[in-house]
Amino acid sequence: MAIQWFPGHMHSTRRALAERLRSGIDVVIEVLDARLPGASANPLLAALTSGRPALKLLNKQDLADPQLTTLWLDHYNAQPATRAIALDAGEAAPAARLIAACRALAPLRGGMVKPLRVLVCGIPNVGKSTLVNTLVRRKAAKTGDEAGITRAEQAIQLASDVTLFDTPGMLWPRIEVPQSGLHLAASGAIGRNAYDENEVALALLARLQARYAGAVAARYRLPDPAALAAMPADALLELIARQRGLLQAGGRPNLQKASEVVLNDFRSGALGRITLETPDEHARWLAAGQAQEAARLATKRRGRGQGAAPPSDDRP
Ligand SMILES: Nc1nc2c(ncn2[C@@H]2O[C@H](COP(=O)(O)OP(=O)(O)OP(=O)(O)O)[C@@H](O)[C@H]2O)c(=O)[nH]1
Ligand SMILES: [Mg+2]
Repeated sequence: MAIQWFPGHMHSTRRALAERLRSGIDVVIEVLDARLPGASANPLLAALTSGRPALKLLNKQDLADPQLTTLWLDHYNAQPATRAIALDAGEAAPAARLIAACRALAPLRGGMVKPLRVLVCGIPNVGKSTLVNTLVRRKAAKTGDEAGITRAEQAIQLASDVTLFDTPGMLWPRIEVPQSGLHLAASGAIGRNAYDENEVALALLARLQARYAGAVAARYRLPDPAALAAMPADALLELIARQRGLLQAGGRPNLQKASEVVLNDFRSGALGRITLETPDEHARWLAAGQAQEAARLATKRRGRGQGAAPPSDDRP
């Protein structure tokens, strides 16, 4: 599936981020979605911020599977110069811990002469502005349950010697890992018009069948989780449509409506605490995606070598 979403304003976000980093940032907080930490890590941000003290924040942990969150924290904390924390952006006490972690990452900053400057960045809809609001204990930044709420950088004075920069969510031009594209779409990070809800719901169901068949059975009042896990995802979606009475004229199941129900239930937490990927799974998908991308580029180069018209480059 080719989920592509890099609207024009993301180019200006990238430029603005690069400029802000040049102006002096002491710590970069990358907000990740704890339900899809691998897919929600933006490679463009990694390139832009490399070499800076980094705090990976696994946000929305209240919606994620606690066991898998532990795996991801261990995975990130084992990486050099990286600290990882899981939290729920709406909770004040854990958010305050975050500032302590930032101060620890930049021990030479702070005080009126060298105020600490923290950049909060990440993909759309992951909870950056909610986190900033919790930290300042007021609604300083606009938030909302869709991608692209913050449109311009906003500087927020957290303490006399700490400035936070809330930034618009950014994706990257080519999502090379198809499974990551599906997870991003399922999470709500990608604008609704850029993907097919039925395709994304089927991919989500396949993940749920692999690890959370019991939760699916409970939510939709279906018997026998083992049988649910074994059936094709489209048969399961049809079952959910019938169980919910989502029928079209003639009694056919309304799969579009059922897809919306499943996606909304995942996003809101109604299906329970779910994480779509482990570090190992993500590493496997990433390696496969990179191999496929390398093959695509090799074909493109061969085409050029034979004098064919160069295909249009989709990178900015
Ligand atoms: N359950 C839960 N919901 C959260 C959490 N953090 C944020 N949200 C919700 O996620 C949605 C997006 O939050 P925002 O803070 O607007 O996200 P953002 O990253 O600033 O989004 P953009 O500005 O669009 O890039 C809102 O509906 C928030 O209420 C969290 O930790 N747990
Ligand atoms: Mg925002």
